[in-house]
Amino acid sequence: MAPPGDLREWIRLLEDEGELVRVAAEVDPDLEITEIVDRTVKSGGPALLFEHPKGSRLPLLINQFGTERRMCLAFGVDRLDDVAGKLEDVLEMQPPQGLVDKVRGLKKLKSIADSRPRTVSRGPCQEVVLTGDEVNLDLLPIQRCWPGDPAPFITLPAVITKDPHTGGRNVGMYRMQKIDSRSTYMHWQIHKDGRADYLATDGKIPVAVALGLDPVTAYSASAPLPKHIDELMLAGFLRGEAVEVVQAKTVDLEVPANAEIVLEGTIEKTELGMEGPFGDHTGYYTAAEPFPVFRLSAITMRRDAVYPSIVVGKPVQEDAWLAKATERIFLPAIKLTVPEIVDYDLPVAGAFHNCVIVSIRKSFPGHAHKVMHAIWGLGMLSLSKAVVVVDAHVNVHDYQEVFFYVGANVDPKRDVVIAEGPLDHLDHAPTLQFVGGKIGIDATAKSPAEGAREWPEEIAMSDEIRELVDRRWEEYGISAHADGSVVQNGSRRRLRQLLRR
Ligand SMILES: Cc1cc2nc3c(=O)[nH]c(=O)nc-3n(C[C@H](O)[C@H](O)[C@H](O)COP(=O)(O)O)c2cc1C
Ligand SMILES: [Mn+2]
Repeated sequence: MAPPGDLREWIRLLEDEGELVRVAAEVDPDLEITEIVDRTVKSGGPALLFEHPKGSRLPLLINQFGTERRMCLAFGVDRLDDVAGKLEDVLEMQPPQGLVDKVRGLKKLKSIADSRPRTVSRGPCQEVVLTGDEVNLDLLPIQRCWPGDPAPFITLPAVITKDPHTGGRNVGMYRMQKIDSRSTYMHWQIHKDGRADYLATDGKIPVAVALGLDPVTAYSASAPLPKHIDELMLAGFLRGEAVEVVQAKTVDLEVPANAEIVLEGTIEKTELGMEGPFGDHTGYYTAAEPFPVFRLSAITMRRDAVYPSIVVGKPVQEDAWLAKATERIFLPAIKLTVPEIVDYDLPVAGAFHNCVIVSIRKSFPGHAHKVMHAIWGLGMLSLSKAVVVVDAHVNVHDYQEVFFYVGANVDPKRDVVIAEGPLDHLDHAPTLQFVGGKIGIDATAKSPAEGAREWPEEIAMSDEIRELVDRRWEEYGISAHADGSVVQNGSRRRLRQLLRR
C-alpha cells in the first residue's frame, strides 16, 4: 500500500487499522498528556488523538510512530528493512549490461528524478492565513512535557531553511521552546544543517516550520542526510510520490502544501536567548544554553487543523521508532562506504548515540579496528560513544548473543580501543561539552597475527544429529518444543527470553 498522502489520510488509516484512539475528555497539554503518552508508549499502545486539549481548539495527535507496526504502516511496508531495500536498489546501480538492464536502470533513474519536490500554486496549508496582529502561538496546544521544562515546546516540527550561498534546502526536526505568542527559540544543535545555514547568513535567515505532515515527510525531517541532500527529496523517493510545495506567504521559502500548520518567520543571527532546560531523549534535563530566537511573521493553517506532538524522555519513547527507521534505512548507504559491514544495531536503551553494535565480514588483522574508526568518521554515527564489533554470523539485534561474544572473545588489554572525538551535543557525561572519549570493543575472533593464541573452535552440534533430533522429537515425549522454546504454565516462551530474566 502507498504511504499516506497527508496527516488526515494517515489518521484515517490508523483508525481503520485499530491503531488510534480518540480521547474526547479535556486533557491538559501541560504535563498531563506526557504522563498519559508515557504509559501508552511503554505498553505498546495506540496513537492518541486528543480532541479537546485544554486551552486550544486544535486537536493534538501523538504516538503516531510509537510501534514498529505503525512505523511500517507509515512507510507502506511489512518490515522496515523493505524501505532500505528500495534505497539499496538505487545505490547499488551498476552500468547497465543489456537492454533489459538499461530499461530497468532508466526506471530507477526516473524514480529518483520524480522524487524532487513539485511546486504547486495553492496548498491546503494556506486555507487560513494569519499575519500581523493575528499571529498567535497561543492558538496551538503546545505541550509542556516535563516538570522541569520552563515553557511549552513544539516537539515535532519540520524546520525549513535555505543555504544562503547555494540556495539548497534543508529540513530538520529541531524542538522550539515557546517564548511568547509570537516567538520561540530554535534548538538546532552544533552538528546540524539548519544551524550551518543560520551561521552562513550575514543578517537574518528566513525560516518556515511545517507541522502535521504525512508520516514519511515528517520522518524525513529527522533523517541525518548529508547537508547537500534535500530531505523532501528523500521523502518523495520513499513515498513514491513527489512532495508538493507551495510558496510561503511572508518568507522566500517553499513549504509542504499538505501541512496542517505552517509557521513563517525569521531568525536574526545575533539574537540569542537561554533555551531550556528540557527533559530530553537522553533521559536527563538538558541544561539551558544560548540558542537563536525565531520571530513569527505568519501562521497558515488548514481549516480544522490538527497539531502533531511527540514526547521524548527516558527510553523507550515514541522517537525510538523514528530512530530505528533511520537505523534500517541508512544501512545500505553505510554498506556503500564500508562494505564489510553486515548489519548494525543502535540499542534504544543506549539513547542511540551511546552505543553501536556492528557485525563485519572480517578478512584481515585489525579489521575490527578499521571499522570502529570508519564509524567514528561516518556522518552522525561519528558521535557514537561505544562501538562493539562482532563477526558476521552474530545477530547484532540479539543483545544476549552480543554479550556472549563480548565476554568470550575479548582480552580487554588487547581488544579495547580508547579514542577521542566529537560527541553528541546533549551528552552530559564528558568533561568537555562536544568532545571526549570513545570506546571500541573488538569482540571478533582473533588470529595469531593479532597477538592471540590459537583460537579455539566454537561448539556447535552437527547438522546430521540436529536433523535426527528434529525428526524424532515427538518420540522423546519431552514437554519442550524442538525449536528451543519451553512449555511453561501452558505458555510457550523462547528459552532465550527465559535466559534474559
Ligand atoms: C523528536 C525529535 C526531536 C529532535 N529534536 C532535536 C533538536 O531539538 N535539536 C537538534 O539539533 N536535533 C533534534 N533532533 C534530531 C534531528 O532532527 C536530526 O539530527 C536531523 O538529522 C537534523 O536534520 P539535519 O541533518 O538536516 O540538521 C530531533 C529528532 C527527533 C526525532
Ligand atoms: Mn539536512
